[in-house]
Amino acid sequence: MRPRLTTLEGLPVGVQWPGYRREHHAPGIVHLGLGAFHKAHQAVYTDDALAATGGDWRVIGVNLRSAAPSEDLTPQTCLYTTIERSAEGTRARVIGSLAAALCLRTRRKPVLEALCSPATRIVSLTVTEKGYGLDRKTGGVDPAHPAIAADLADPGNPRGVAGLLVWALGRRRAAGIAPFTVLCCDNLPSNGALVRSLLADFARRTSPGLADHIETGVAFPSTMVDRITPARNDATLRLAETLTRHADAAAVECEAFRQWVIEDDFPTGRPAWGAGGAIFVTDVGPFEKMKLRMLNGTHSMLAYAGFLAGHRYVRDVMADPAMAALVERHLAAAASTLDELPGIDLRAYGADLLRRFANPHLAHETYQIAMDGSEKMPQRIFAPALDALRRGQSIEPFAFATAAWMRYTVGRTGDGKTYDLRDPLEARLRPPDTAAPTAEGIMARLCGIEGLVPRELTMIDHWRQAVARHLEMLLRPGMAAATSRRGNPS
Ligand code: CS2
Repeated sequence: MRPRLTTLEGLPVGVQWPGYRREHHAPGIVHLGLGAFHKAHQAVYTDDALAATGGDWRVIGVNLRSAAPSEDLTPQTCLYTTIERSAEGTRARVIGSLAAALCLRTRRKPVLEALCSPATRIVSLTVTEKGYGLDRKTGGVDPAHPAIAADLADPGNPRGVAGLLVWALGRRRAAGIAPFTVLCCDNLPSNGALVRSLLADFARRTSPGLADHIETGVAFPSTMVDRITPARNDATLRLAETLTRHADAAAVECEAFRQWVIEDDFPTGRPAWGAGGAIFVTDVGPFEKMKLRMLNGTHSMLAYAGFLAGHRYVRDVMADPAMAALVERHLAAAASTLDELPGIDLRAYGADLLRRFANPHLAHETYQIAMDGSEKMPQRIFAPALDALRRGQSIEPFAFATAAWMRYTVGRTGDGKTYDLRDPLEARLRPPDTAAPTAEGIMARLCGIEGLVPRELTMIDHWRQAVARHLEMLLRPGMAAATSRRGNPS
């Protein structure tokens, strides 16, 4: 049996080890959402920053409900391997920036203490789009979201993101401790401002005195984060063991590419993330838009169309020439809804995305990306569709992506296999089992969900007709499998 990944001893020469003495650096960040993405992204930049300039910036990773990440990480002193995979090869690197891994549900006290500690200067977040409990219409909280409802009812005993952060900011203020900076790293537009308005609204409902403090006294820099990170599985752990000659229950695999664009607003300091290649700007907005529409929007389109066509992985979608043509068409359409970004060549960005999607070494499941569509479609597909309409550009690619998502919500493939949508609105999205779903019925149901498909869009005949046309085609028996051929109008 291999030794657990706790020491450098026995590590092959090619595997990178943290370039600093871990015990010399105290924690300065609490991170909520201890999933693969954090481990493959922010924790790696922090590892680079610690190696370059040091500082007390290690990370206390917290998961809100599942204790699994902490159970994997704790026995190996929170060391873990990131396996970077690209056409150029496979590279393993041991990350040392995590100082502790906790679960709020099982170890509440140390989590609350860390959030209130003066040493904690940043709280970063990757809790996924649905984790926030955001009402997109108002920018405030969605009182029907389970964690929001629970925390509004009992704000002194918080369990969800908004409740927890408002509670901690209140405690800090009362104790005269400077607020931490809140750093949202989820794929949401203007993610800093969004989380600020969420927390301010939560505070208005529970401790009104705090709302102003949150609005004016706490920093919420926006960020654009990027690194394709498939869900890990046993093959990831086996590969980590082969590469490092250590057993590692917490290894992650990801592409070699990574990008982080951050608004530089950290009143109580930050790690030197620039050492890992992070870029600091005054306005992240255009970068976010580019990534959400080109990378994530195309991802969603190819995930729905690809899944329905029987493609398990993104790389399989890209190996299907007709489907790859749809991907290219979507990328171009998404790019043409964007303003020029100084220093960024959108064509080159798009060409790079094609290469990244085709990465033969990444087993990135279309089903993984298809998850939580109701939380993703608005910023990835509907917002650029509206911009395309305003600019007089073709809406076909966005109508096709919308129809592919709508077809997916039926929960049954063309050959009759059923699947879970894995979406917080699953019960409302899925058609009743009683009758064969029709395009008209699906559209009426989905467009009737308030706050999901923008009314401005559903009011436009030309848009409705285009979506209906694609959806009817996708609903015909055997047609979903032929998506790639029929989705392409050329
Ligand atoms: C993907 C993203 O699952 C998804 O919805 O589009 O997780 C994507 O892989 C990352 O944003 C890449 O940075």
